Amino acid sequence: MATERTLSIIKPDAVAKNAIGDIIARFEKAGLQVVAAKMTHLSEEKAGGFYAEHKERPFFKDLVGFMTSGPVVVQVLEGEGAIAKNRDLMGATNPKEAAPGTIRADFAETIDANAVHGSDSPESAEREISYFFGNDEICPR
Ligand code: RTP
Ligand code: MG
Repeated sequence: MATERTLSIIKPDAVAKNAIGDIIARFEKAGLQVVAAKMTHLSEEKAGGFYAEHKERPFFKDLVGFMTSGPVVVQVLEGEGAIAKNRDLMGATNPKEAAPGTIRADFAETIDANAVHGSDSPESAEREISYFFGNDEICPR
């Protein structure tokens, strides 16, 4: 499988729980490398643009409200099959349906506050990475 990059966000609920280190440790233990990272408090405009694909969905307003409720940690993860690997580590969108041992099963309780985001396709990964990082902010290793 090819080396890929994916965008990961540690959401405000997980940051508030002091779980940044535990979550990043899971990525690293699974063989993913952090090649870019920043902490930021998203504006409504930035969060809304990030989740633009969900603009017409009934949960959009709550989603933007939640994503702007506190700081997040945004990172680019690199590794073999990074996009699917990160999604596997995250678990299902609804933590109640997430497999045991996944990040959402262990760190989240509700579908609204579900600890992490991960790109869902190569196209999303490309868009999302450039939404947060310039090329000069990514450090291949
Ligand atoms: P994410 O984009 O945050 O990684 O999550 P995902 O791919 O697993 O799920 P997605 O369908 O892209 O939805 C984005 C976020 O919107 C919230 N959501 N709420 N109430 C609902 O039915 C519902 N569906 C989605 C979740 O917080 C989800 O992470
Ligand atoms: Mg998604």
